[in-house]
Amino acid sequence: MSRPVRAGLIGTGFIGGVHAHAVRASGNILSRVAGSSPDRSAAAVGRLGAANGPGTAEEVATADDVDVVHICTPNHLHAALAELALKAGKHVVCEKPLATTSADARRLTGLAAEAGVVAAVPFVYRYYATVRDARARIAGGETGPLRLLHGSYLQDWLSDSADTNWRVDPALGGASRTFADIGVHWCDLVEFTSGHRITRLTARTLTAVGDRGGPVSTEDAATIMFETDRGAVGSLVVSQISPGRKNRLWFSLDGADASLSFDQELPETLWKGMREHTVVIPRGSSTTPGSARAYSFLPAGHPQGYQDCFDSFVADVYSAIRGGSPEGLPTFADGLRAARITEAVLGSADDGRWTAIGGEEGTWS
Ligand code: SOE
Repeated sequence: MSRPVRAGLIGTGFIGGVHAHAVRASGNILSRVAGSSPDRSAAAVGRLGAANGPGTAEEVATADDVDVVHICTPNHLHAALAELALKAGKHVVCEKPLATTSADARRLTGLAAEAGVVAAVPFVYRYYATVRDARARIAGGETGPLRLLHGSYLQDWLSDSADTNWRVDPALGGASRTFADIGVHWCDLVEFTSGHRITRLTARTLTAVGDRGGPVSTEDAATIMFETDRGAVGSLVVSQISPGRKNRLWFSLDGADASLSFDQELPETLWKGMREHTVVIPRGSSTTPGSARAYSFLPAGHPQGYQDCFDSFVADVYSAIRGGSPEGLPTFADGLRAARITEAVLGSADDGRWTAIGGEEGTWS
């Protein structure tokens, strides 16, 4: 495709705006937008910079002047809109969770493969330059074999009983709330960075706020213990009720020779610990392996952040649409893997057992 890629955006809230910015930053065209009502759709045209008039979600998913559909709606609408867009021959970027059940996620992954289109899920934390640095160091043997993978993903925006959101309602958000919203990011990021795969886990969930203007059935927090295919063990705490923690995705990957640790709220550095000394490695360091330097596009000391990750992700999606093969693009197969891990977490929390993760999908290796 030699002309600019034309995007259709469905869902115009916080994350829709992030997608719209990334489309424009990539030098392509935001062609059409659809919000949750005609008024919101019309207002989004100017606010998000769409080239053409607004439409309904179904119109945007199938419009002739749209090559790629970005789905940024509440979760329960993802699967049907992704299917509609795929059947109309569009490339698709679908927010996580790809679907609220693994059966739907598997079906969509199959449909995308049959259609031969680019189908991506924004596991965008993969696009921090320091994450790519950690990944390259681990692959290059700098940590030695990894033994422990551990960390947490903590937020506080639902810590009060007055706090609520569509995600709280399983009919809109799905059966899992906190794990499906943020736990899947952590698992994707740690698998991507370490090269390990979680094989089985045991989980406990907590619904601490039982009433948010109505009874609550989805989890506020979860703790997970897991094992990996390469013999490591690990643990994860996820929470949307941890006061003071805004978006604190943190991990430590501990190997025989060194540990590497990353904090999403301080993403400009990577911490490397060894027996005799520790170092803090800045983004864009001369010690950063070459493959990771492409994601560092401002001089060190000029902070890159979340929107930059999104911009890099969308640029890679559009490069794939043009026939390229960008390294580490998160696809529907990764969305399916996230859905399977989510079901294992809920299943284990239900029966208290260790639960295996099914399937072999995932495109990070
Ligand atoms: C809200 O919890 C949210 O915006 C998630 O939906 C994102 O995926 C995560 O990156 C930050 O928090």
